[in-house]
Amino acid sequence: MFGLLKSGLNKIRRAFSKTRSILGDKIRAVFSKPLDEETLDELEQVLFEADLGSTLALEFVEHVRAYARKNGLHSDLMVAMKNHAEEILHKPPHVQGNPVQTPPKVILVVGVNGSGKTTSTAKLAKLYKDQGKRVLLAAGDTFRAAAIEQLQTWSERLQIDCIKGKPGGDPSAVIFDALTAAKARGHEVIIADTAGRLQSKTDLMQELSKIKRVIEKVVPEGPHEIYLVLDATTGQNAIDQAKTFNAFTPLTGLILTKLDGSAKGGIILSIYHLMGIPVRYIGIGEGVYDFTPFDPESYVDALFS
Ligand SMILES: Nc1nc2c(ncn2[C@@H]2O[C@H](COP(=O)(O)OP(=O)(O)O)[C@@H](O)[C@H]2O)c(=O)[nH]1
Ligand SMILES: [Mg+2]
Repeated sequence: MFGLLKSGLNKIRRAFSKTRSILGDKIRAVFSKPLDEETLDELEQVLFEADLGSTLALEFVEHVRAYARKNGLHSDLMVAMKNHAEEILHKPPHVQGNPVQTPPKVILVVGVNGSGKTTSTAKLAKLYKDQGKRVLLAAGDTFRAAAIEQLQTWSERLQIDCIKGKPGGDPSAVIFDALTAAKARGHEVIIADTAGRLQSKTDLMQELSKIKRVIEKVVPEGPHEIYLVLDATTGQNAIDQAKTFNAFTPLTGLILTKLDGSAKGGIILSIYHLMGIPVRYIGIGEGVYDFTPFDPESYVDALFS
């Protein structure tokens, strides 16, 4: 148990190692100079580049300024950074998933093309399977035949059932079939992949609202979770994505992928600060085990230690 926990923490540490080394080193370099307006400007720039966004970057600067005033110019200013990050992440989320009254639990996975939806759907299914749950995948990306095959391949590899429809078919129908099948066969968790959509395409966004309505017809309290998959390397554009998706299908959480290739882990703080939507899982590679629940404490530690 302890070993598992430890390996989870190590994973997060590794996931953020790029952000940590770049951001941490840069901040340390700034703090090694005498603290004055120029160094504070530099700090703001460093934070902005790590994708904290301008508002939040400034907020951190003000926090550091106040901390130095109170504790002295030579106090450990990294502590000030850490404290403020914790303060942000400790605020209760603005959204949460619906509790499951009667299984199945329905999880809808949404996002733009290439963000990592299908991969994350499979990885999440594997996490639930490893917890002993009976999981069913729904191949709701009917847009491309390749997308259906991709999920099918994962389902065979992971030995998790998958419901699929015809390429070009109605995704709501596939998800409807999956829900009916799950009820009949006693699956406890359904995870539905969906087609990638640009947040600017209103008709595709409306299709998501339709999927949600269809789910509600079969499982009234569903979908219990709607996760938006965000590619960590897209930077501040992730915020636009979160805002638009949230307008069409109220999100309950985020999955942040490709942190293994990104120095931009600051986006987590930025989105939480702006929207109160928590990151639930992080993707740190292409393999099925390169996926872990997000833990704010380890994240802050990784970033500012
Ligand atoms: N390095 C890395 N690659 C990832 C991660 N998640 C997904 N990918 C890759 O990103 C590409 C797109 O993923 P896919 O799941 O097909 O995206 P979708 O279009 O949103 O369904 C694939 O090559 C995945 O292997 C991750 O956490 N890290
Ligand atoms: Mg896909």
